[in-house]
This record gives sequence, C-alpha cells and structure tokens, in this order.
Amino acid sequence: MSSQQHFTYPSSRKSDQVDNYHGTQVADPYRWLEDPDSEETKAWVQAQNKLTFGYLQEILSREKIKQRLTKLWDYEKYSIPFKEGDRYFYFKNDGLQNQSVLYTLTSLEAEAKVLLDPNKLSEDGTVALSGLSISENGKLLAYGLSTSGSDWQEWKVRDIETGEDLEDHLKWIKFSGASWTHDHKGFFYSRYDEPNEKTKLEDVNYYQKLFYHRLGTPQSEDILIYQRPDQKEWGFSGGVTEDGRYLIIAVWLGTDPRNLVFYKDLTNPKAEVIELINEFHASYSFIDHDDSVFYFHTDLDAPRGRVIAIDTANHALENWQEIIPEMEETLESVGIINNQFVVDYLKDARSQIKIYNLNGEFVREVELPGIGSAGGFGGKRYDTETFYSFTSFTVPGTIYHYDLISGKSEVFRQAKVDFNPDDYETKQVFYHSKDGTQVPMFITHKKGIQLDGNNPTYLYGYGGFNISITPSFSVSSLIWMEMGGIYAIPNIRGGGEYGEEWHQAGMKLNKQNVFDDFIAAAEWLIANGYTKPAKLAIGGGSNGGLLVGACITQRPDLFGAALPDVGVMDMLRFHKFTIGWAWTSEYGSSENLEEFQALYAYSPLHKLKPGTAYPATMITTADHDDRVVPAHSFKFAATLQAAHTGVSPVFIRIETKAGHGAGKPTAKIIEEVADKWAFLVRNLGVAVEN
Ligand code: X98
Repeated sequence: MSSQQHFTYPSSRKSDQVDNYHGTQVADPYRWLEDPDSEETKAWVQAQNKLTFGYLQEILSREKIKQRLTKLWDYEKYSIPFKEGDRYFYFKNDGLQNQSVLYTLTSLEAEAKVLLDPNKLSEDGTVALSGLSISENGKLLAYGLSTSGSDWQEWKVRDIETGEDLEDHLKWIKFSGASWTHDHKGFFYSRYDEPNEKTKLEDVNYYQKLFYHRLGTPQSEDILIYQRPDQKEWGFSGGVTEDGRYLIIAVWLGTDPRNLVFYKDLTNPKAEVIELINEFHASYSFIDHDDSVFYFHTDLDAPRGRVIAIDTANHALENWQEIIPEMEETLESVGIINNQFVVDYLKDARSQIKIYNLNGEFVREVELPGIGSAGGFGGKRYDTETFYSFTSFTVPGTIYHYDLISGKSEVFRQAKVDFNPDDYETKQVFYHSKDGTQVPMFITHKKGIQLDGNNPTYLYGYGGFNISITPSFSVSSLIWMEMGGIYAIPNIRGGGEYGEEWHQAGMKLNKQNVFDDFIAAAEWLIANGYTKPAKLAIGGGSNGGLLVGACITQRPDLFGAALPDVGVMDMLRFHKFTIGWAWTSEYGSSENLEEFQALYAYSPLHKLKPGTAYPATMITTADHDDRVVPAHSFKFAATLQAAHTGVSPVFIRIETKAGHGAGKPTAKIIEEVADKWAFLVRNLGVAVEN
C-alpha cells in the first residue's frame, strides 16, 4: 500500500543564479548541478541514489518482479536477416545476453558463424555495437562501438572471412553511419573535431564534416568530402547508391525533418558536389535511381508523404514527376525490391504494406498477420525475397520471409515467450482532446478486467519529432499486465502518425497540444471506468520525459505516480548542451522572445510550484547520457523535492555507466524495469500475487 511516511531528501544548495530572458528574471538556483564532475554534484548524486535504492530495496515485491522479468526475458531474439554479397547476416540474443551477437552465414540453411560478439568487449556489457556497414562484396565489416551509452563512437573494420580486425581505427564520430565505395577500398562517414576529453559529454556539437576513409591509412589522412564552416548546424549523411555510382549527401539542420540533398558522381574523380535540393522546404529521402532519374520519398505539398522522381539532367521543380501520390495513410518508408516500390504506410498507427510498380501503379498489399507494426522489407533492386518483422502488444516479434513473386509470407523465426497471448486483449479507441481533436489510443490488458475505476494503469507517451509510436511487444509491459495492470498508449500530436501536420500541431508554439492530448487520454481512462487518479501512472522517455514532467506540473491531481525518464526538463537551456540545439526546430529557443514565452509557460523545471502535493515520482537518468544531459533531471529533482509537500516519494535514480538508452546491457535494463514497476506497485497499491 502507499507509504504515509515523509521523506528527508538530500540537501540541495540554492545559489542566487538569476538570468534575464527578454526582461524576465528567471532564477536557476541549482545551476551548479549542470557540472557533473564537481565534488558537490558527485556527492549529491551519491546521496540521492542512496535514498532511492534504499527505498526500492525495501519493496518486497521488487525481487519477485525481477525474477519473473528475468524468466520472461530469457527467450531467443532474432533480428531481421539482411544480405550483402553472397552472405546473410543477423543478430541473435540467446535470451539474457547483455548485447546481441552478430552472425554471418553463406546460405539460410548453413551453420551461422559468430562475426562480432560485443559481450566479449567488456565484462559488464557496457560496450555496445552502435553502427555497422558491410562492403558490397560481403567481405568487410565497418562497425561502430559506443561505451557506457554515450553517443560518441569509435569505428573499426573486420575481415568477415577471418574474423580479424584490420588496423583501421576512427574516432570522434557521432550521428553517422558508414557507406562503402564499391571498390571495397574505403567508406564515407561523418565526424566532429576532436572534443575536449573532460567535457565531451556536455559540450555542444557543431560543424560536422563528411570524410572518406581509405582502408589501411590513418584517420589523419582521411579525405574531407564536404564541410560548411559557414553553417555550424549542418550535419551530413553520405550514402553510396546501390549501383555504386553516386554519393548521395543528405544535409540535416538538427532534427528538422526538412533537408537538402547533394550528390557527387563517384565514377569521375574530379566531380564536384552538386546541390540538387538546396533549400530546406520539405523532407527528401533518396530511394534509388535509374540513370539520371532519382526517386525520393518526400512530404513536399504532401504532409502524409508521396514518391516523386527528379531527373537530375533536367531538375527544375516544374519537371518533377509524381510517382505515388499522397494517400489517406501516412507513408513511413519506401524501398525498391523486385524492381517494385515496397511502401510502408501507417493507418491510425497500424502498419499497411503496399507494393507499386515503378510507374506508381498499385500491384498488391502484403497481407499482415494482424493489427500491429511491420518493418524490414530490406533488399536489393532485383531481389525477389525479403524479410520483415511483425509485432504487436501481445505478439512478440515474429520474422517472416516474403516472396515478392508469389506474394506469400512464411514464418522464418518465431519468438517463444512464457505467456499465453490469448489471456490478453488490445483495443484501439478514439477520444477527443481539449480542442476537440480526435486522438487514437491503444489499450491492452488481461481479458475480463472490471471497469470499476480501480485498475492500476500505466499511460505511456512520446509526442514529438515526427516519431510514431506503433504497437510492439515488450516483456516490460507484459509483466505489468500480468500483475493486473492496464497499458495505454495514445498517439498524441507531435508524433508522425498522421504525417507532418500532426507533427506540427505539437511543435513550438503548439507544444501545449501534446500535453493536452496526454491529459485528455488520462481523463478518458478515468471517465470510462478503467482507473482513477490514485491508480494512474504516467511514463515516457526523452521527449516523453518532458511530457511527463509537464503533465505533473499542470495536473498534479490527475496522477498517482510518474516516471519521467531521461527527460528534457529545462526548456530555457536545453540548446546549450551537446546536440540539444538540434531540437530548436521542434521546441523553439529561449533566445527568441515569442518562443521563450511559449517555453517558459510549460518548461517542467520552471512550472514546479512550492507547496504542491505532487504524484509519487521516480525520475530516471544516467551518468553518460550525452543526448539529454543528466543536468535536466538533476535540477528537476532538486526543485521537485523542495516544492513537494505531499507524502508520496519524489526520487531520482541515476544509473552509472549508461546513457540515453541505446546499447544498454540487458542486466541493467532488467534492474531498471524491476525498480520502476516496484515503485508503481508500492505507490499505486498494486496487489502482487505470492
Ligand atoms: C536526435 O537528437 C537525433 C540525434 N541525431 C542522430 C543522427 N543524426 C543527427 C543529425 C542531426 C541532429 C541530430 C541527429 O541520431 C544519426 C544519423 C545517422 C545515424 C545515426 C544517428 N533525436 C531527438 C532526441 O534524441 C529525437 C529523436 C532523435 N531528442 C532527445 C529530442 C529531445 C530529447
């Protein structure tokens, strides 16, 4: 049952730091917590963790949850296989391995050979494979490694036949893939200047540069392909076309979906970089080309996406051709296999896969095994087979082999998890938000629950960056539902579920719509008898951590518990750290008066009100999070603890040797998930069977 004890929180010194934003004085008393290396911050982190872990250890059900979670997690997980040269590749995790292992095989029936086992790279699984690229002949693997969850990568090269690493070793890489030239002599990648070793987890990242690395040469001799000293915010992603002819350079302005497209003819050593699309009007994602005709997935004049062709020999806008027009559904991604477009659409956040010929004529729909999320469909232009995965809230990832000639899918790998999917049900409801906008929500739970307003409910959201939240299986949500919990995911504005308009309706000066949609989801669940405030928890990570932070400041009465994970909490200063500036296209910036006013109106850190009883809250972050620096969570925690007058605990859990989430070892994930559910079990009064 919920605890009635008052907690004594570690003391957090208040400085007299005040900043002037366009004439408004804003106090930032915990500014000192922005320095993660100071002795004072380290002592604060230690004291907070002592309190949090001391509390968690006393929750009797925690160990039980952890044991069940470990048992459920222990099933073989396969990735979608992919092919390069004469070889197939896939990842497999035996069950509880900290990191998945990369295998290679010469045919699907042949015995798989370990190509790279990241578990051998560290004792505790904190070195993760964070990027890979295989040369077109299937003989060489370029791979990126990240340590302790940081976005920084080091890249190496492995001979696939011998399994031996070559001498090549590249550093200072972030936000980059690698793309091989078809002579197999090297690859393109993007990097930053060497960072300051002491402050590399906080310092801003500007001036990315595109390089070519030639095998066997030191990184200092890498060839600079493109840089823009006049555009510190531009980022470059270089990809070689499937036929090896061109280098396509996508130019990014932070996380803005709009981009530029340049290209370079790789058959001519003297070829210049050509600016094909040189204004940030719309998103353009290169699909493939036929000689001078380049195909793109774009949202130009089509917020839900369409496919166009641009003849580079005649590239004026009026000559652009539409191949697949905008549909009712939202176009997520497109590839060409079997000389046909394979198009991944979302209809109310559920996958639909359609095939068109190169003239844009509809060929067929891929029959999916149910309502859920399908992904994959990789392959080369003339391949007649592909693989895809299918998952839903109660369907663990299943991998299908798809024959593009017959249109038949066959199960290739099926996950076996220790539960009966028939015990659960998912429904999709549509509710109205504050301004009347209709928002879809998935609700999953055990069959036969009573709508008596008493069910422990976990409401999860993201709401930003054009990212769509689609149905997927997770052992973490399953264990919550096993305990009788309801798992609800609304597809709130800011996401990409209904295209760029849906995204923009939750951006910048419209960001409050995102919080209104989430709050309306909570109110709908209460009004329809699923739960009540004391039994309702909200959660979200990153931009979803901001969502949770904003919602508890706006409606502290509506929720019994909150789990803001790696959240952006200081909306006035987020752009000053690492890649934070990249989100100003989404959030706006406190340096602009109008945007400052919008940000200050909801910034979680600034909206905490002394004398308020907040829901039981466990903030989570990690020491190596260089995507959203932990300072956001630190300052929010210190302010929340000072403002809070209720009896519910308001804690912060700070993970060590971990980052924003990617590459986190299984052992750490299980600990963290068990801690979160244990926190909710205690604070929502969930009955856990013995
Ligand atoms: C990012 O910040 C994405 C970070 N990021 C990348 C890659 N390229 C980028 C180029 C420009 C700016 C950011 C970029 O990951 C990338 C490219 C190639 C291969 C791998 C990576 N995101 C937001 C985020 O993390 C939303 C999702 C992506 N946020 C944290 C937003 C607020 C909180």
